[in-house]
Amino acid sequence: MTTGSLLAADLVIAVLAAAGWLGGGAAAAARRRPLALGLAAFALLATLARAVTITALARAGWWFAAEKVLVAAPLSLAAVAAAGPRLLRAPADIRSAAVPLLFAGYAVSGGLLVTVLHGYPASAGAGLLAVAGVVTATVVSWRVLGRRPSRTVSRAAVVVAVAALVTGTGLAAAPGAAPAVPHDREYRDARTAGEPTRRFTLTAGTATVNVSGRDVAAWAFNAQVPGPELTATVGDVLEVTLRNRDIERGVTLHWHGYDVPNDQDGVPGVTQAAVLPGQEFVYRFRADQAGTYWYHTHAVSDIGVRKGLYGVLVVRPAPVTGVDVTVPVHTLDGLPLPAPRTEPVEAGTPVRLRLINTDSTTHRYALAGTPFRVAAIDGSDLRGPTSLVDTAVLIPAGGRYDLVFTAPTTPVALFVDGRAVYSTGAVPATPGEWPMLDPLTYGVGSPVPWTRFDKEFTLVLDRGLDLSGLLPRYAHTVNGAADPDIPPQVVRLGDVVAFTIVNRSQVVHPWHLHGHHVLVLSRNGKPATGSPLWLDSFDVRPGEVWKVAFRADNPGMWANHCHNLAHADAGMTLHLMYS
Ligand SMILES: [Cu+2]
Repeated sequence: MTTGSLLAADLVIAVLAAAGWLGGGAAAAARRRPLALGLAAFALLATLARAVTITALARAGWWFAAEKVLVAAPLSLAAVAAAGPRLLRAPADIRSAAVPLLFAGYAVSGGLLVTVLHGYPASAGAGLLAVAGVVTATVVSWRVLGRRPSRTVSRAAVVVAVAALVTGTGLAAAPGAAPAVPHDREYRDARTAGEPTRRFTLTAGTATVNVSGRDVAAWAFNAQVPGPELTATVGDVLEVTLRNRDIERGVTLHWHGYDVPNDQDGVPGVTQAAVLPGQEFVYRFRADQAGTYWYHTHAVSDIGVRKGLYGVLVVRPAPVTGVDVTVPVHTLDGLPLPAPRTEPVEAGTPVRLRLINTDSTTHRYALAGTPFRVAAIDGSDLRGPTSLVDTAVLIPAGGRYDLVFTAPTTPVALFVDGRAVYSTGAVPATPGEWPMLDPLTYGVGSPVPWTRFDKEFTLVLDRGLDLSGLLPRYAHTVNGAADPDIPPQVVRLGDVVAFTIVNRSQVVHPWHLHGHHVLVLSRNGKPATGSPLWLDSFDVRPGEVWKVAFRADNPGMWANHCHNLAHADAGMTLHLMYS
């Protein structure tokens, strides 16, 4: 069983246990003896079963189990101790078992709420709040059911509640407020002397675009979705003028995967101000990394990218030989892009398909009709990629894979989530359940270039109640905090930095660090053995633990966030900062 399914199973069992105890308590109060005994017996089994799931999670990593061991387990034990003996004695007046059963229900629910609303790291405040809630609910039930709790119980309840209120404010407080993001910056002139300059102008505006015969209200660069494809040859200087015609909430250009100087990175409020209607901003940087990239707005990025403010950036090492096709995949107003296209390719021609996932969720790609190699991921060439056949690839949000093959005499087709998007002739049968490529074991390995790390950070991804803003929200959190309260990771120029990224939530988080490519060291403790993987976007699935590293060689203030942009907007954004 994977850690991800263990997390889900533990959650389901906890919900069943809580429901069983509460239902049993209610049935007992209503003198429904068989129902009460049945539900309580079921709840007892479920509560005991959590000993297995919590132990297994603790073995997978303390991050997955901390609050369960420290809060849910003691509360569950209290539940079993209070309700178990009553249950075994099966009293004739079942109503006398109502309060112990309800107490067990509150105790298990308390532990569950700490997991769902607070998560990692466990805190004394959260634990005490849960205990106070359990005690209060039990005392209230006692009174409602017509018995007076003893003085000792009432006093204990008051003491616990006060202690919880005093320490429980730790729930709301951020673990160390983040310093304000500096808006002033050092201007670095792009080294433009003498190099050929490729100039483009992108005008952002609302537009109606036609997708599969339907008119869609979009936000677009130069009235097209995707925006114009920007191409350059290594060594060129790219000069892109961004104008905003009428996007009220502002636009910027972020060069996804391109390690530009910090002031060209296009993150509003961090590296520049958003470009408002009527304004313009000129981006200039040297194209010194070959590969497949993309650009998109980083202002209200969740909405902006979804509505169409994105395009392709390809930097080639030399003029194109053979067929070189970009396939930027996107979902615009529920409609899949790009439209399918078919173009015959002469047998023997080298073909490169540049697959780009511009959505916020993972897509599955399958190339049918030919053996192929994955030549590059996220713009970096792989070492010793072997030939693959009938193998699918999963590309995370923001990620890019370059597939290469030599055109055979028979047709070839590329499918995205089962839909043909590109083909060289009559489409072969839709691929079935092909095995998935694991990039961590693909290609030829080489030793990690570092033996020690100057800085190590752990990011635990979760969900939790965020009370630090104007309105409470159920945020996507990092180490228990949400943007803007997540402390930045501070590094020095030249540091070798390691990140451990732990996903203890129920959803995939495609991680994206700006300004740097990270080398994948391991996943779930297993070292990567394939070609060195220098990524800028990688899926951390529920229950997974990724360790990655990079050299801090690009000074500035860099966004480090989930590229499911709705998650990023809902708190899952922090910053890497150079001291
Ligand atoms: Cu996410």
